[in-house]
Amino acid sequence: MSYEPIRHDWTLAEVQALFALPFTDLILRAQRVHRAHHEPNTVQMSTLLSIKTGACPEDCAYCPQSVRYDTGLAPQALLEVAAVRECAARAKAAGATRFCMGAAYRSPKPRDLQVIVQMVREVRALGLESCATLGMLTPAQAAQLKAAGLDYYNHNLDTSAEYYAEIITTRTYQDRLDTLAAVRAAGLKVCCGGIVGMGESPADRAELLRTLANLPAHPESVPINQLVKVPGTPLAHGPDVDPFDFVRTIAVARLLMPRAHVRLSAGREGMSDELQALCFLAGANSIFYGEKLLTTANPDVERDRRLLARLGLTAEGASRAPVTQELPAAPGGAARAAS
Ligand code: SAM
Ligand code: DTB
Ligand code: SF4
Repeated sequence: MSYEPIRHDWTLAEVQALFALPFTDLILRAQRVHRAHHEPNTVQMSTLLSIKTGACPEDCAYCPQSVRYDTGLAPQALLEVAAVRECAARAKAAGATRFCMGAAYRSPKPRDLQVIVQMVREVRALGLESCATLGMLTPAQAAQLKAAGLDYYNHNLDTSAEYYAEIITTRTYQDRLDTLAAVRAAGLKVCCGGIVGMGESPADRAELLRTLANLPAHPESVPINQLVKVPGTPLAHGPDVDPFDFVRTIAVARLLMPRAHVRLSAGREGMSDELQALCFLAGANSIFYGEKLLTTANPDVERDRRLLARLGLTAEGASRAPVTQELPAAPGGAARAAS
């Protein structure tokens, strides 16, 4: 039973008060809400593919794909449809249920969008949910993607409106809100979240979550990324995030957006299994699955299978049995099967 109604009128003070709860109280409240709205031991698995990499004109300070920073990344033009189909088929065989195509665009050009529409059709034909993240969209472009069968569009707010100007100067917060409105108006499901660890204040984190929760409809997916510090980007040497603050951010996202899938997103590569378990306890019920995010590393499939099995978690859309099959031996001992 949930004691928390679905709301769209949060004040900053209320959200800050949730962050300030004693850790165990916050986790308990998040668990209650989680269990009222979701299968408690199920994790949705999305696999990412960068379909167009690098040489992006935007200046997002966190991003290895901006043309302005020397990160040593090799740019790659838009992939062929057949290559994307092959990657999607592999993701499905590994157990993903959603395939998310990311492109380093400010916004897609009409010619590129025509190719991406084909990719969406192929992904759908494999029986996968489709997601795309291509930068800003006009209402007509959003409608075009919807007509092709796209299920989700990812477009993050990244941080609070106040802190945003420290991170990105080449497009405004309002541009992002406009794209989100276009995506919603087209009937697409919204995937929208942010990044923790960019030097933002606790108030900025609260304000990001408040902004997401006060949208006219909550995003269906809320990715909470921990900054991946990529050498060459302006944020390469920022302070580390207190892991408990990261868990708190997940828990507050769960409390504010009860029905959303909250995704424990970028940053898992550097997290212990115990920290990830705390994130699941705080209400995360989705991950990026597969050894690469867009350009940086993610835990490999074997490690994630082992983690889910150790915790008795099941992949959403899979059979009820926890994922235990074909587990290689864990380093230093036999693979543990969940009972
Ligand atoms: N170019 C499109 C855009 O910006 O909307 C789509 C791709 S962009 C890489 C998608 C999201 O990835 C960004 O909004 C940001 O939240 C996240 N991201 C990028 N670099 C990251 C990093 N180093 N650490 C964590 N998240 C990152
Ligand atoms: C999201 O919120 N995180 C993903 C996805 N949406 C597109 C991207 C994370 C990117 C991390 C840095 C990289 O691999 O380039
Ligand atoms: Fe470009 Fe997106 Fe990276 Fe910003 S986050 S630099 S828009 S690829």
